[in-house]
Amino acid sequence: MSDHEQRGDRTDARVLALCGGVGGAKLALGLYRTLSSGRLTVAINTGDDFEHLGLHISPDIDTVTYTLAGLNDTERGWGLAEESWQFMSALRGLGGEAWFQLGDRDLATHVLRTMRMKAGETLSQVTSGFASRLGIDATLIPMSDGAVRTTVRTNEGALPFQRYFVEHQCKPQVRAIEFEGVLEARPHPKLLDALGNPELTAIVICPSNPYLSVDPMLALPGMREALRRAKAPVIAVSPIVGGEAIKGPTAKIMRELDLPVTIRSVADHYKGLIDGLIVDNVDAAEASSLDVRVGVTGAVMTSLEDRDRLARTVVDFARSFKAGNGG
Ligand code: FO1
Repeated sequence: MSDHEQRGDRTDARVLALCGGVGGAKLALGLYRTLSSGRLTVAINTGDDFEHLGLHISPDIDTVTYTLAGLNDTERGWGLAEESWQFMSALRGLGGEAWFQLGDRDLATHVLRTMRMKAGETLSQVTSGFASRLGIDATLIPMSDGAVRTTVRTNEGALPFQRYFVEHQCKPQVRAIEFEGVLEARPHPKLLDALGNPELTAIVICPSNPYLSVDPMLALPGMREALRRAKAPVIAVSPIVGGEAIKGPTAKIMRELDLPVTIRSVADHYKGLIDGLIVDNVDAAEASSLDVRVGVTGAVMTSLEDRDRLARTVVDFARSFKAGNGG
């Protein structure tokens, strides 16, 4: 039985989640398990995508897909469970580029995606095809079918995202982050439709890295306006808890960009876009001084129950806006 099938008490809320990779996918899973069938749309960052060994790799799309399908490796957070690495070892033996790990099972995803895109399918067609084959009854959409590539400007020069993140293990100091191609790209039409859906209960900005994973989406032409026009409350979940990042290089990047590692920085970053911010209990004192409505709860997701509970809290918080009784 998959993680999705274990729940009985679903809510009929309708949610659009904006999501990056590992951190965001945890909340996406909680939402998926909490909402009734077909009520979740996840728009996924594609700034991390790249061409590698002739293959089109979409790490955040795959992380969300594998996670919702119950196929992900929970230790690593990315890739498939019960993976083997024969391909990598053969590749290394031949002197191929081995800095980016592609598991044998995972490879099927990249090969098939690349073939289909070469044959004329869009990234979103491939993504929804995989999701339906894997039995996922949520709508998964790349933020755009246009190519957007995140480049990290560092003290060691400009690095394509995966070179920075994986090969250099986020060690170079970040000076600026750029999204190549973003001005020529457009938000996916289904993303715009979801944002404009009058029946939407909430737009949730998952606790993904605001600078690396959410900003590529916000940089798409028309995206900020569409978020501001949306009738549903926009709720961000803070990836910063107690002055540290829940996961990954968010805090390090904030320090390098001269930003205090606080929930206030997160609130400021999303200023004018969000109606509410969910923060962890340890940040309750600072929360009361922010000029955005704040929901205080346990925001660290260790267990499956944490994911469900946080998802339910986010939905209830969003509903309190419509009822006009929150804050
Ligand atoms: N992350 C790593 O730290 N090392 C890897 O070798 C690696 C390979 C990889 C392959 C497929 C995939 O879907 C994800 C992979 N990731 C790897 C994760 C990925 O780099 C990051 O999680 C995201 O791009 C950041 O959200």
